[in-house]
Amino acid sequence: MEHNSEQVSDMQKADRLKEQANECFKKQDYVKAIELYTHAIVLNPNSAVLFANRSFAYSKTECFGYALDDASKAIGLDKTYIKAYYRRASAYMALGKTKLALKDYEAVFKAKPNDQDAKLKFNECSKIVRQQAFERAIAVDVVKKAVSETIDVEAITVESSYAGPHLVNGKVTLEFMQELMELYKQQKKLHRKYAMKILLDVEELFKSQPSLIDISIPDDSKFTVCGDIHGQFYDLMNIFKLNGLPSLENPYLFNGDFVDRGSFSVECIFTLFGFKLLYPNHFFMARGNHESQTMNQMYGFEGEVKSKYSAQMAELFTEVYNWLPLCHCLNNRVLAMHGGLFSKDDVTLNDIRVVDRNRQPPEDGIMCELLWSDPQPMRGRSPSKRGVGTQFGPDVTSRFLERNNLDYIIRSHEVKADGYEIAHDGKCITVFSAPNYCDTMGNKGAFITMNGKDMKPNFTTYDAVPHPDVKPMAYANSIMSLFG
Ligand SMILES: [Mn+2]
Repeated sequence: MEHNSEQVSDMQKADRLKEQANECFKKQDYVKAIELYTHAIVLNPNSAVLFANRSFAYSKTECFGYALDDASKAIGLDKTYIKAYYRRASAYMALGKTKLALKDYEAVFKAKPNDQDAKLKFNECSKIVRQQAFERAIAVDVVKKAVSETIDVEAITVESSYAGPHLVNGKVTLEFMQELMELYKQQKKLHRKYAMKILLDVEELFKSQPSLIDISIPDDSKFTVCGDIHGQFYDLMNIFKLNGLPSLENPYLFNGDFVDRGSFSVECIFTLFGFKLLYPNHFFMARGNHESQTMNQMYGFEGEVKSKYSAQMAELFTEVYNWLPLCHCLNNRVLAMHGGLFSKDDVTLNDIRVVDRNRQPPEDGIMCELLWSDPQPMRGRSPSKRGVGTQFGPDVTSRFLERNNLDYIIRSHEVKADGYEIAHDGKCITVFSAPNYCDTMGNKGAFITMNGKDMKPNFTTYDAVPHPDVKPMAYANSIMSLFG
């Protein structure tokens, strides 16, 4: 009897925790919600509702791998629980596994043939699966001409009414950059002729560079590394205000995820590409997982480019992003990449150098893992919470550094409350430069400065600055709201 009443009270405790978690979820505090659902699941491990709810919270924090696991567990516990199929389907959608998503939507549709929402989602997902099959079929038949070869910049005229900056003999100057940033602060657009020219020139520049870029920082020089920007143009301007504009004396590395989420991604990317062209050997940009077509389709960048410019320019961006370098090695001592380390122990810098990067990020291997992996506190490796890349422990980091004769790694990719995090005995540093990410996370932003002599990382943190009233994800695909 005693055992029984304990069980009852555990169930009641789990219920209360669930209510608290649901409240946190409503307030968009997903991290706290996950913590409370997890607590509740320990007390009541047989509740499909708890797993389905935690799945939803995980997907809100972009942990689609965990979201998928939880939704599957919920289905395992209650095969008639429709919500769990929805949750799993949306995790599959986020992971680009549309055929598996369709199966789940079909299950819901069959169980509830009169439900309009179920019907809509099933139909929309079917359309996407058919469209993808069609695209795959034509991709085999036609060797597509590069978008860059179809654009005749000279033929584009600049109307006399245009009041923004002009390239000087087709080149970016410091004056141009200053005028461009002022123009953007006034929420105006760079002329499409110059936008196209910058894209074509920066593509040529990236094409000429290797997948791993070696940077040497003189002893008494300062070098700055920034993490994710995610379309937060006004916060990017704040970084330059705090730390100085890029220049030959003030070199920068931006470590990927320049775009998506924030609704000023176009402004961010042209500012960054402009500086890349102005200071090609003192301004660096690494590819993040968001510099890819599927991410840009889901998280707003493609919609924003189409809205501010054209579908053709969105295609050109996809082409340019394929040439972004994958990582940077500073003074042969520090390796910086967007995501992290590898599912294998034997990877060398040389293996990275020879990666053929001109493509969409693959689902596994070195290129995928550089862009997608996350560190974990436990030793060894685990399946990724995101469902892409791997999770690597402190022992993995130290073996990699030893093998390649490096001091530490800098990576980005994960929002952190203080804008940065030092893990793995100081050997794995996360830097994230988008404060109050998505206007909801309440985190600080940070950047790292170091000098060439000791390469010791110094951290500067800062809060978000105000931005015009355009919500994050304002240009995101309606698919996201439909399947999210
Ligand atoms: Mn990322």
